[in-house]
Order: sequence, then C-alpha cells, then structure tokens
Amino acid sequence: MQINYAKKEVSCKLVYYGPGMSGKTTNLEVVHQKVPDHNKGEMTSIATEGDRTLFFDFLPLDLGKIRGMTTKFQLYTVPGQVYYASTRKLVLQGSDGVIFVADSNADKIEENIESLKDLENNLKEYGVKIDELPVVIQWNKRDLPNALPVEELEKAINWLNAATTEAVAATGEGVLPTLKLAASLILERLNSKEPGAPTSAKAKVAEPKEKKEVYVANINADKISRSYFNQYCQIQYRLATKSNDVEDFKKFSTEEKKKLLDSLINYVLLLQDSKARGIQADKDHVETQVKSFGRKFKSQEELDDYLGRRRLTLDNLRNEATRNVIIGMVIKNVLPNIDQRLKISSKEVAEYYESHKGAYGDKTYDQVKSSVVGRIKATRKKELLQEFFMKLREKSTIEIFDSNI
Ligand SMILES: Nc1nc2c(ncn2[C@@H]2O[C@H](COP(=O)(O)OP(=O)(O)OP(=O)(O)O)[C@@H](O)[C@H]2O)c(=O)[nH]1
Ligand SMILES: [Mg+2]
Repeated sequence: MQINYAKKEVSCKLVYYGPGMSGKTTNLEVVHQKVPDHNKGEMTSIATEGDRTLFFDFLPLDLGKIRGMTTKFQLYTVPGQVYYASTRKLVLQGSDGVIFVADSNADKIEENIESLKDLENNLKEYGVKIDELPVVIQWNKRDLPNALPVEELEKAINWLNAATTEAVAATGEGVLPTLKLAASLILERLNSKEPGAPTSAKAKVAEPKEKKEVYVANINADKISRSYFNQYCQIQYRLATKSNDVEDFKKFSTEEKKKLLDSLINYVLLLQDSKARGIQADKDHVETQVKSFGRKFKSQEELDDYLGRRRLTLDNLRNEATRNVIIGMVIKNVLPNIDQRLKISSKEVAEYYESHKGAYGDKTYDQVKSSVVGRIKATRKKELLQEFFMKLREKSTIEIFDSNI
C-alpha cells in the first residue's frame, strides 16, 4: 500500500487469484466495461495463446474518497496455469487483499483447493498470514449445469471462513459486488488505526515540521530531507550537462524534480535491498570505474578542469560509480540467469536491422550487427532493471510529500 499524504491519496493493490480458467481475467474485463471512464485507467493484459494470462492483467481504478483520502485500487490477476508458479508469486507481492475466483464446476474442486493452498503458501513466504489479509472467495460460473451447490463448495474449500460471493463473470453478474466487498474489507482494515493508516495522516504530516527538517519522501525506514534532495538534483545536473560551465544553482521545474526524486527513490530502494542481501560495493571495483572515467581525459589537468567547471569533486564521481557497481551486483544476485536473458538470437538482430534500416544508411547487415546486438541488450537490460524496481516498489512503503519538493 502506498500513501501519499501530500496528495491525500491511498493506493491499494488487489489481486484476483485462483486456478487456471476460473474467470479472473473475465472479472477484470467486466470491471473495465462497467466502471465509468473517469474512474479508471487503461487495462493492460499480458496474454497470448488463446487469451490465457501469461503474466498479469492490470487495471487502475479510482474508487472515490474515504475520509478525505482519494482511494486508488490497482487490480491484478495472476496466471492460473500451474507452471506459472513464480509469476503468480511475484504478482502477489505487496497485495493488500485478494479475491479468490473459484470455479464452481464439480470437476474443478481439486484445482480450487490446490490453488487456495498455493495462495496461502505464497503469502506465507512473504511473511503474511492469509487469515490476516482481506480475502473474498467468489464462487464463479454459477451458470454451469454441473456447478456444485454453494454449501458443498463452502465445506470443501472455505476452510478460512472468508467472505464469499456468487458470480457468473461471463455475463457480468456478481462481479462488481465482489469487488466492492473486497474494497470495503481493505478500507476497513486501513481505518482500523494501524500504524500508517490514513486516520493518523495528520500526525504524520505534522511530524517533519516539528523537527524543522523538511522531508520530500519517506522510503520504508529512510527519510529524504529537502536539503539532501536539492543537493542531489544539483549534482545530477552537473554530471549530466553537456555545457562546459554550469549555472551556480540550477532551478528545476516541478516535473524535472519529480523525475529526479523518482530516480533517487529507486536508488534508496536499491541500497536498502542490497543492504538486506549483505551486498556491498567493492572499493577496488569503484576505484577502477572512477579511473576509467578519468582516462577519457588527456591529462590530470584536463580532468581537474572538467570537474572544476562543473563544481564536482572526485567523491561525486565515486558516488556515481558506487551506484553503478551496486546495480550490477544486485542484478547478478536477483537475476542469476541474466546472461541467459540477455542472449540475443540472430533472428532478433535481423528483425531489428530490417525495421531500423533507414537509420543505418548504406551500411550492410554485417557491418552493423555488433552495434545492433549492443542496442538490443541495452534496452533489455533497462527493462529488467525497471522490472526489478517495480518489484521493490511493490513491497515498499513509499510516501512522497509533493508540496515539499
Ligand atoms: N460458463 C461460464 N464461463 C465463464 C464464466 N466466467 C468465465 N468463463 C469462461 O472461462 C474461460 C476462462 O476465463 P478467463 O477469465 O480467461 O480465466 P482466467 O482465470 O483468467 O484464466 P488464466 O488466465 O489462464 O488463469 C473463458 O472462456 C470465459 O469465458 C462463467 O461465469 N461461466
Ligand atoms: Mg487470465
């Protein structure tokens, strides 16, 4: 759950879970059709092959205001097919509630049970007890001729004593009532005076002022002060600018600042994650990177001149190098099969070359092949990194104080 006190906004993640083909995607499609346009964003589906979900379906929803806070819901479905276990677990991460879509078909009883157990286990691995999370079980496909009576389903599947609803997602029946029930359970829990609940918003917003230090964001246990953030913005500008003489103090637009804050949040998350994994940047590795940067200059004087004009120090370069080293190490640790995922087939290279031919002038395929491979690799690496940061954000509590930026 992410709470933005400045915007008075709560964002909750709700996941539709359940066995393959039980009707999770259909639920989301119905929500998408029935909710008025201004209350929803685009629905994203990552599916192919006969429309089975391969990663997740996603739909952002605006469910109005509760106690002065705008409540946003991000709806996700998981792929139900047994062999997508790791994706299921990933999508579940950081969820604030679950709608378990059960198939009423008498032949599917075992699959329902398996899937609910799978949910319970995955939550446990994230340190969440299923009976402490808002869960609604939807008995779907009530229209099937061989649908089991609800009492039987209850007895066989609902050992959690979860709230239940009945639905025929294919016709839309029962879909919104299920969503409303789950949303109300989540919000009820939010309001039950837990730490960080919106009821304590006032106290939280007031806190920074009392300490005199103004904060722009809280990221899990770490706080980013405005003075630190401003310094970060200046240094990023000095590092990136092509100009030889920097402004004394660059004034950024709010949009630029928000982007920079976003990148800083990613970095803090990365540092927190690497700390938790016991990963430290290797000093020699950092110094090597700094030295190789220095080699771009003909002499020490030229490097000094470059740094002086940008009001940068060697420590600024070291910090940047440290960030790069840590990113590299975490990636290796989190994505041990990275080399595999960065393998580019000659078919991909050929396709890329074909569709970007114009950009290569009259150079032949063989002449540009290695540069194309580099480009595809860089893009894929960026995607993997984005994916990784998305995962980190999912499991984190991030508060942004827009008005302090
Ligand atoms: N008879 C009947 N069919 C339904 C109902 N709800 C969904 N279906 C059908 O069941 C099939 C699977 O639905 P999906 O929504 O794709 O199932 P899913 O749970 O997303 O499946 P995976 O993504 O593979 O896990 C589709 O053909 C739907 O039309 C229902 O209430 N009754
Ligand atoms: Mg699906």
